[in-house]
Amino acid sequence: METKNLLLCGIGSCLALTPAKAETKAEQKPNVLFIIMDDMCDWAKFLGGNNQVQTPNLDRLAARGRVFTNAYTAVPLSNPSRTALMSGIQPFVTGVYNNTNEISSYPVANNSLFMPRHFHDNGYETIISGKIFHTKPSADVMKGMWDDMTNIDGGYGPFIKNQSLPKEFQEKWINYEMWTGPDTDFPDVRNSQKIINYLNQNHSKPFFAAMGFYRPHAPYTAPKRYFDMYDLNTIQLPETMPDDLNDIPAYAINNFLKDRTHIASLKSTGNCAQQLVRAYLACVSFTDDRIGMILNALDNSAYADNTWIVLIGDNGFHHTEKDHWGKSTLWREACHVPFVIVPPKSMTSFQPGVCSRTVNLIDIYPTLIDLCNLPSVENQLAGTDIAPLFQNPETKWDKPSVSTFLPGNFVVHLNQWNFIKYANNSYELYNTETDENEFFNLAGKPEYKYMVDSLAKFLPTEWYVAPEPEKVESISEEISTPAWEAEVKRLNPSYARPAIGTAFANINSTEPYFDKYMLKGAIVSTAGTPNCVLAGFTHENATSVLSFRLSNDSAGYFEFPPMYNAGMLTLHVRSGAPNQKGYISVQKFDDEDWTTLAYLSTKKQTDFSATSIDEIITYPINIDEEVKLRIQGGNKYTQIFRVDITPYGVSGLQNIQQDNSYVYGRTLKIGAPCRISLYNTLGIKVFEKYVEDEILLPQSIGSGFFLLKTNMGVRKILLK
Ligand SMILES: [Ca+2]
Ligand SMILES: [Ca+2]
Repeated sequence: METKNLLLCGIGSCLALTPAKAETKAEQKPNVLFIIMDDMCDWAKFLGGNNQVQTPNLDRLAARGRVFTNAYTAVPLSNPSRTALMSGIQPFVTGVYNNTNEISSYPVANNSLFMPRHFHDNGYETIISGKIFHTKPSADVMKGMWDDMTNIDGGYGPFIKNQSLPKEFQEKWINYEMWTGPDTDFPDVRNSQKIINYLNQNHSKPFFAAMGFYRPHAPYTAPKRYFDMYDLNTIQLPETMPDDLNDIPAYAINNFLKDRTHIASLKSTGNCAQQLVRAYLACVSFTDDRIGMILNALDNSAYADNTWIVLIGDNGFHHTEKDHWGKSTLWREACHVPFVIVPPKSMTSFQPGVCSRTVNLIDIYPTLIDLCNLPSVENQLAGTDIAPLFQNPETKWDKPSVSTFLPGNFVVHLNQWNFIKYANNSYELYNTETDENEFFNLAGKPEYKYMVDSLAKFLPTEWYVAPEPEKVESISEEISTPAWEAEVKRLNPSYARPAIGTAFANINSTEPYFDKYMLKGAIVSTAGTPNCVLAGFTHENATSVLSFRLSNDSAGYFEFPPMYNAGMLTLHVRSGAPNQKGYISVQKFDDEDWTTLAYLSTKKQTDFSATSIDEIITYPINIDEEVKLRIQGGNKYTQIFRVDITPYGVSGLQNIQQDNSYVYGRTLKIGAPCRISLYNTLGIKVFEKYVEDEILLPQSIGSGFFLLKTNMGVRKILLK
C-alpha cells in the first residue's frame, strides 16, 4: 500500500523529500482529525496537572502520539486563541485580543488564509462540528472554509436549572449541576456523534474534520455519572501559597485578578471550592469519554491508517490559583495547554512519547502544512513547523513561545523560564523547573538579570492598538438624538406629536416596549424649554421627546438590557400626582428575583417651575460587574422622560455580547434553537420566529440597530 509505505518513511525523511516523492505524497493526502477542548487546562492525567483527574481516553490517545508537555496558547482566552491558531497570525498583529467583536471586524484576520480554507483549497473536504471559532470571520470566509457547517456550534448548554452552590454563589456560569436528563441535552454529545457518523461513512476526498467541545468550559453541567467518578470528600484543591500575590506587580493584580474576594469566600465557605473543582473534573471526564468514542470510531474506520489527530485545549484555567477562577492571565495556569499530535496508525516506525521543547498552538498551522504536504502559505504564518520535534523530541530547539493577553502584555516561555512583561513595563520571571506553581517571582533578583535580558529580546517591539471604541454612554441617548427622531418618523409616518401645551395626563401609552412597559407618545413643554437639562440638549422648537410612564401600582417597570457594569443613574421624571410626593424604586436582579437598591422620592408635580418641568434624580449604582437593572413604578404614577446610566469607572457600558449568537450581514446564527424577537430602536417588535440554527432576516424590517431577544437575553445587533 502506497500510503503506508510513504508514511513509514517518517517525518524526518519526508522533510527532505525529493520532488518525485513529494508528488506521490500529494496524491495520498492524509486526513486530519482536529479536536479542541474549551478551557481545558493541563488537568489531563497524561500531563500531570492534576493527579485526581480521570482521563483514560486522553491518556490512551496521548500514548500513541507526541505529547508536547511545554505547550502554550497564543492567547489565554477563547476567541483570540482560536483566531491565532486558525490564522497562524499573532494577536498583536491582527488586533484580535478578546471576545468582544467578531473576527470579521478585524481585516488582517478576516482576510487571512485560515487553516481549514487552505485544506479546502487543496482538495480536502472540511467539516466543522461544535465550537471551533468563538466569534466568526465573515460569512463569505466561513463558506469558503467549510464544506459542511450543519453542526457548527451548539452552545454551552444545558444551563443550570437547579443551583447547587449556596445562595451567595449562585449564578449562571461558575456553578454546576449533576445532569440527570438525557445525554443528548448536550451539544457536545450531538456534535461528537456527528463526527462519529462522518467517520463511519465513505469519503472520496481526504478530510479535515474539526470537532470543538464546549466542555470543560462552564457552566459545569455534565451527566451525573461523571460527578460520581469523584468522591467530593477527597477532592483536593490546587496547591496555593498564602502570600503568593505579594511579589506580583500591582498592575497584574488590579487588571487580571478581579475576583479575589469572591474566590476567597468560595474557599472559606464549606467545601464550595472543592465542589467546583469536582464539577470541572466531571466535565473533563465527560469530554474525555466522548473523545474516546471518536477515537474508537476512527480506529474502526477505513481512515485509521491515514489520519493524523491533533488534540488541544484553547486556553488553560486557574482553579483558585493566584486567587482566581478563570483564564485571561499570563501565568502558567491560564497559558499552559494540552497539545498532542498522533500519527496515522500505519506509521508504525513512530516512537510515541513526550517532547518538552517549548511550543505554541500557533505552530499547528505550519506543522500541519508539513505533515499533510500542503503548499506553504507565504507571509502569513508566525508559528514554527514543529514536525522535526514530532519526529525527534530531542531536536535542538531554541525557539520561545510568546503569548499575549490584551495589548502590550506578553509572556515569553523558553524551556523552564517564564518571563511576563506587562504594558506598564512591570515584569515577572519564574523558573518552573524549581517552581512549577510560579510562586516565587525572580524578576527583581540581580542574579537573574541575565535571564530577564535574554528573554526580553523575544518580546514584540510593536503591537496593534485598537482605536478607541465607541462607547455607549447612555442607553437612552438615542431617544434624544436627531437619529431617534428620524427613526420615529420612519417607523410611524403618521405619528403626530402632541401640540405644545398638551396636558400631561392626555399623553397616552401606545406601544409595548420589550413587552415590559408602556412607551408613551411624547412629553411636551414650551418651545425652547430645556426640559431635559443635560448639557447641550434641548428640545428646541420640536418640543417632543419619547418617554414612558410607570404606573402607580408598582406593576410597571422599565428594564434595561443587561449591562457589564453601571455607574451613575440619572432619571428625568415628573410625578403624576399634583400635590403629593411619591417614590419609584431602582431594582437589581439577584439570582432569582428582583431586589430593591433604592427608593427614590419624587417631588409633587406642583413643585416644578414653569421652565423646568423635569425633576432630575441621580443615584450612584456603582456596580462593577454584569448587572440587570430596572426602574419600577412606585406609589404614584410617574412619567419618565429620560434615563441615563453612565459606565462604572473607566470601563464602557456595553450591551452584553451573547456567546451563542452572532450576525453576519443579515444572517443571524444562534447557538441553540429558540424563539427570537427583534425590536427596533423604539422597542417595537418587528420580527419574531422560532429559529433552529440560522435565519436570513428579511429586508423588509430594514437596516440599522435592532434589539435581539432570545432565551439568553437581549442584546443590540447591527443589520447591514
Ligand atoms: Ca476557552
Ligand atoms: Ca508569588
